[in-house]
Amino acid sequence: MSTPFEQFVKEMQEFFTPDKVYIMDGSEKEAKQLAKEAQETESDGKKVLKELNGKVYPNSYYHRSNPNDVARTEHLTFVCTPTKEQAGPNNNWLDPKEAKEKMNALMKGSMKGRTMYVIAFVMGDPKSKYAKNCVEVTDSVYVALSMRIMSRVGKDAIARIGNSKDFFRGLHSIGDVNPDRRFVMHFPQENLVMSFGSGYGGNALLGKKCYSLRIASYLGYNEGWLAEHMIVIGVQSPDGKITYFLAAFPSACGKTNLALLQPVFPGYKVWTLGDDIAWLNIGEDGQLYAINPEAGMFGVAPGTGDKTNPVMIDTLKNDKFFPTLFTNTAVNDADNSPWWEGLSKETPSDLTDWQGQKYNASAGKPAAHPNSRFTVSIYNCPTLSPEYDNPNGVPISGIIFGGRRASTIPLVYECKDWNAGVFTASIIGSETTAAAGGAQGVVRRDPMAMLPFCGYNMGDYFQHWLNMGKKVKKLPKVFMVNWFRKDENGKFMWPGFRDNSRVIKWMIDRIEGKAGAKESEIGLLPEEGALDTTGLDVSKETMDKLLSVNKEDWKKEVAMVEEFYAKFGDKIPKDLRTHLEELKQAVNK
Ligand code: SAT
Ligand code: MN
Repeated sequence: MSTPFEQFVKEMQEFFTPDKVYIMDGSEKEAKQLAKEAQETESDGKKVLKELNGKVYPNSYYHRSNPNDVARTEHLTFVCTPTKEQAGPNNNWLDPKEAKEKMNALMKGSMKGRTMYVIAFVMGDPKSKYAKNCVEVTDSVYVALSMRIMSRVGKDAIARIGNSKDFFRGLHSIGDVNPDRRFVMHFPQENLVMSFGSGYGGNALLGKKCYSLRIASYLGYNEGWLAEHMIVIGVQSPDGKITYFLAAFPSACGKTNLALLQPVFPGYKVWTLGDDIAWLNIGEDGQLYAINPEAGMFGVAPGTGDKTNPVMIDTLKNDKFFPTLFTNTAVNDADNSPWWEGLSKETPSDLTDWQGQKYNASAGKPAAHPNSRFTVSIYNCPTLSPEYDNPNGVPISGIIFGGRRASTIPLVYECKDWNAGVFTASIIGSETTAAAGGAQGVVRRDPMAMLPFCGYNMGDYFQHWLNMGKKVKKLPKVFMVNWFRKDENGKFMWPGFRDNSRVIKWMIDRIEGKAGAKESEIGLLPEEGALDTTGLDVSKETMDKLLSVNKEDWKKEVAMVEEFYAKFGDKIPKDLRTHLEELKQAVNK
């Protein structure tokens, strides 16, 4: 008798008709073999991987994707629930039967002439009761290697699946990388994703946004937990105490930098647990606990340098885990190492750009794609928390929400209570970035930074957040931040990066009941002098502006939120409507 896993592999082989089937064991030896294979394999008109200079960045390989395939494609991403209402206005919807027919037509036989890689993986530590079993099949060796970095792949996963039928199924085929024949289809009720025509990040590494957010958020809704687009950090203060935080920002708004932060104050230290996704469960003691289901980081390269994120540079230079991948960065031809804007002050004279052309700086275009990425094991991170592998996760004391906003949103404020926090998170707006295809810099609502990742109706999701608040015993404090506020001349007023630790310090002091706050129309702002600005080169006037509430701006904000809420009709929980009404009154007073 074959196991459900073996049956699935057989079915997939019959469906995709690859020339070869390879089941990954997850070993380093295998990864080295696959990296070798990838350097010999042609896909989309070029070799899949190129070896980079291992002396500069150990175990590093370079991948260039098709220029039409450099980010998630939200307009080609669908949630296929039995009814359109279940998917909600936050998702593109297709009837599951219709979606399958469409995908079957594209995918049947699409691995002919290729190898089908079978990736059994666990999201979360295999010892954790919160971890989930998954299998992805793919014809991309780049995806296979990336998944080895991003999750726990191989023998242990196959053993954990055992005789169970209960595992996520991810079907991925790169096809001809044609945006007209590209779709990412989610079937939450069947624990299934079908993805065709893209080899990039969140479209292709199905354990990431597809499973660990869209499908998992739906599981969490049914099972009483939350799958969130959040980093997890522990912040140690001089007395040795560690306070655990979650932070949610839209893609490419600095989550990875915050996850690896070096605080400016002596005696403070950030312990890294996760840089993108957190699963939140209520522990036996009634507190909210977080695990990071991932095992690696798929971070934005541009802007990462010794000044902005030295810990990440150390992570990339660590030789612990094989391999580290660089995708769509530039290459410095002088020493065959990856390069991107912000890595060094000077642009090297001899660069090949992300499209494989000799770089000409005078053309005014960046050498690395703005959404170019590194893929690196979290075990390479020197600030990895000793609690990272704790199967129970870590107890959360604070949740930080944020967005990228030139105006309106103060540097930081605290929400009065859990429900006010849920309301505040539900109205987050953020300027769009290069992490998704489409226009950049446009403000759109991005509740909980989950708009592109919530696998069901966001009205139901908001209610689920409110319900969780009733069940958690010691509720975390909820904060809202904005590192990106600009002055009249369009200049950032806050230095960001390491100085963000000043804001975190205020939060810790609030959690401990040690720092003051003053009421405002939108929540609690730091009291005069409560935010430690020692040694900071920002004038008092600018600080005041950073922490100000402009009622005229907020009137416009309220109008935008009303428009957004209207899309969800009566799915918006009553409590959130009341909060919006109160906010409207306060800013119109
Ligand atoms: O491409 S990913 O979805 O994995 C990265 C991101 O947008 O956060
Ligand atoms: Mn992300």
